Amino acid sequence: METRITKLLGCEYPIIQGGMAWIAESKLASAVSNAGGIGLIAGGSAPIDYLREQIRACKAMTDKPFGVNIMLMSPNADDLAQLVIDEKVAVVTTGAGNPGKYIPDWKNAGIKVIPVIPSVALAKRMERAGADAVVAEGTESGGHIGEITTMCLVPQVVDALDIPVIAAGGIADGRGIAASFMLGAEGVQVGTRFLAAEECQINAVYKELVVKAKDTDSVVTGRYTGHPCRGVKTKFSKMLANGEKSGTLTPDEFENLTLGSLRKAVQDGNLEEGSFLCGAIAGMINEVKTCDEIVKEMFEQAEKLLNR
Ligand code: TUI
Repeated sequence: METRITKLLGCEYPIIQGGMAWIAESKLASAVSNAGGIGLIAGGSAPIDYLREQIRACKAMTDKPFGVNIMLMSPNADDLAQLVIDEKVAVVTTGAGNPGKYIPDWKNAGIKVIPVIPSVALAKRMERAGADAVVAEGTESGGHIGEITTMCLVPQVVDALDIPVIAAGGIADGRGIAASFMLGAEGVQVGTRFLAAEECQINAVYKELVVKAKDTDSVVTGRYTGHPCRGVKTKFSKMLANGEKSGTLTPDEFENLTLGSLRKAVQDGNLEEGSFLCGAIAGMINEVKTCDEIVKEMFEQAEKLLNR
């Protein structure tokens, strides 16, 4: 399935793995790249030495192109922006902010730059700043999200830009890919489906929550802090949602409770204090499979639908 995205990134399938903080490391990223997509290592707020190690480990596990996601609210964003240049990483995606100030140096280094954006206005700004493509991320996504649904956001971003658009948010099978293409996207970014990949190194408790989730099991918390996040409904996320709604938690108290909660979910499987981020499509995911199986099945189904 050739599109401007496969040509730009030099991959077989136009699929990018989501840059999930604490989750997306070298084993997952190399497995997605070896499957013909673009795997990503998530910078999150991780230390630079760890990320350098992860990039080098990924290079050892795949000859295919892979990328790094830079979470722009991280205190290490400046250092990571330089590290991807030093390590000659093929692709950079960014989230949770405007990467404009880094784009000229990345372009000079030959890096393909793909900001993740939740609105048309930001998408236009990124095109003007020299981005090669954008990921239009709908509110169905896991983690830090915008307000607009994938169905509404993607065609509006496609209409507003000349560069190719990658759809994200609520895509976990071939129907999601086919629908994205109908909306004008030329690729997809998929996060939640890869949480239930064999190569994904999250705690078994986390994987089981995703596999067992049903349609109504994701919840958005933290709108009043300015950082709304979608994750699995657990005792902890329900407590946060109630505290937010009733006003018994101030935004500061909320932020303090969630500090470090991603690590507690991913590494410890801590249901009392962990944030198990996932997208609204988790209800459709019922089985752990390898990245190779996930990618091949998704595109086999999409191609059948699109050729019909
Ligand atoms: O970034 C994500 N998803 C994430 S990041 C994350 S870790 C985190 N930790 C603490 C607070 C917030 C996040 C978990 N999930 N997706 C891409 C995304 N980017 N969604 C929304 C945005 C975004 C928001 C504002 C992009 C640009 C933006 O620009 C504002 C500006 O500076 O103009």
